[in-house]
Amino acid sequence: MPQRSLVLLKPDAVRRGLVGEIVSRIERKANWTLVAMELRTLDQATLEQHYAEHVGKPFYEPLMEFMGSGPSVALIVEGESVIEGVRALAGKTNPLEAGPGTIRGDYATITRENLIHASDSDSSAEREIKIFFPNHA
Ligand code: 3AN
Repeated sequence: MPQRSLVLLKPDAVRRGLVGEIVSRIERKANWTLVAMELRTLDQATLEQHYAEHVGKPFYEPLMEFMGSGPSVALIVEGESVIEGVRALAGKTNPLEAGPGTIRGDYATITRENLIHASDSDSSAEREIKIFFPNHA
């Protein structure tokens, strides 16, 4: 059954010129479509909503600062098993544990600056799409 995932290419991906590489990995998977894509610097209110579950954790403040440090690319990707699929392309949260061939495994070394966010469930995708693309909710 087709699904939608909210994907963020974080400020490190934009700064390092990896947007094309990451988007092309997503595009090359069969049966997925980009339905929205926008470059924007995320404001604190948006980030507070997005990362609400992490409030109070030791990495929360540095994460918020990093995520607001420059433009990100927000996307909606739609297609067969896209939630599990984009997370498989991304690899584990800690890039040192992410396998070679994954985005984080190939290009990242530290957990905060791990290049990509991808929704982890249908309910997260629904919540996150409302935050980043209310017109598509
Ligand atoms: P994922 O993005 O793999 O679903 P989450 O939702 O657990 O991971 O974490 C959200 C973001 O918070 C991560 N992408 C990463 O940037 C940051 N993060 C998570 N855990 C840590 C940690 N232990 N140290 C630093 N940053 C972290």
